[in-house]
Amino acid sequence: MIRFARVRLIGVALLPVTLLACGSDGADDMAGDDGEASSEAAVDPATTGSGAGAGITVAGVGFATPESVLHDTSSDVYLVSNINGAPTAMDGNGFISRLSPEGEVLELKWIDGETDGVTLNGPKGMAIADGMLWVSDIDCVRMFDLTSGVAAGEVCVDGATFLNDLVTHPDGPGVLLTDSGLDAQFSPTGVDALYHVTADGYAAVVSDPEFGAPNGVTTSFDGTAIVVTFMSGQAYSVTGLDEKTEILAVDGGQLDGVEVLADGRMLVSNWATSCVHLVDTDGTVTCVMPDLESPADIGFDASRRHVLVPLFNANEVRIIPLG
Ligand SMILES: [Ca+2]
Ligand SMILES: [Ca+2]
Repeated sequence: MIRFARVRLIGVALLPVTLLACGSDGADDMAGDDGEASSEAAVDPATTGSGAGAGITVAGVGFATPESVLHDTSSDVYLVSNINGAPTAMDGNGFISRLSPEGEVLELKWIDGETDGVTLNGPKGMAIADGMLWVSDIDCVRMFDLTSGVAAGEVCVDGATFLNDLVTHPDGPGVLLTDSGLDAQFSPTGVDALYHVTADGYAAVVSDPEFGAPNGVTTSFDGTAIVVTFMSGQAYSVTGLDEKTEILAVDGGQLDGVEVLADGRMLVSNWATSCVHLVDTDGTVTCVMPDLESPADIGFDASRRHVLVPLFNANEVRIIPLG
């Protein structure tokens, strides 16, 4: 049912990418006043479950379509991106929350698309690079000062329809970015791609309409990019321009988030199974965290070995020990 081929640690880093000038200011005036998010609920992190599933549930605190969680190790907080509405709606109401490792919401709308001077419509993946927080936002990547959260520019990608996950570029500067190539109805738009984005522009690393809706992206320790796909349930190793190799295929899989652990194992979230799977180095794929409805772009707190799981449709974040 599940095929896995070990990623060869061949030490091939991503090829240098010649950056294209972006030259786009993007559409900036998407301000909307929908204001439907509630942030009134008291913080109520509850210890739940038992055994492998034990952890902290952060619910009823105002999260609104949370898509990703990222551990900012510099300030030891978890950042949560909130789409707040439909994933591709240009509604100006997306926000980024700050959450303590103990599950306390420190600031629900640390970065808020409804604030003057900030544009955030449907924020999804996040990465930290070059001293900034980079956030994908449908057709643009927006940068924010990592300490203050102040807006620090944007790069818009021509033709992009569903920019999704980001990871720090292994060779820098900038980030790697997926476009899932989907529209508002989750129908393919044919622009599936992996990009290298810097503050100055972007360039395609892989552009392939048959990519299967690339979603999560991370890097392995040899500098290889790992991309998982939502529509085809695959994982690819990307070693250079237009060079991708399938390393995992999950029948019916709807893969969203991916993290590579220090020992080479992978964590992959799968909407189809409501699981976070552990992919062992021998190819064994195990559902180690079940009963997670719509587990989106997971994060990993390596110091505590906690897996950070946003539940897209349940407006919750789970903090789960890996064990
Ligand atoms: Ca929104
Ligand atoms: Ca995602």
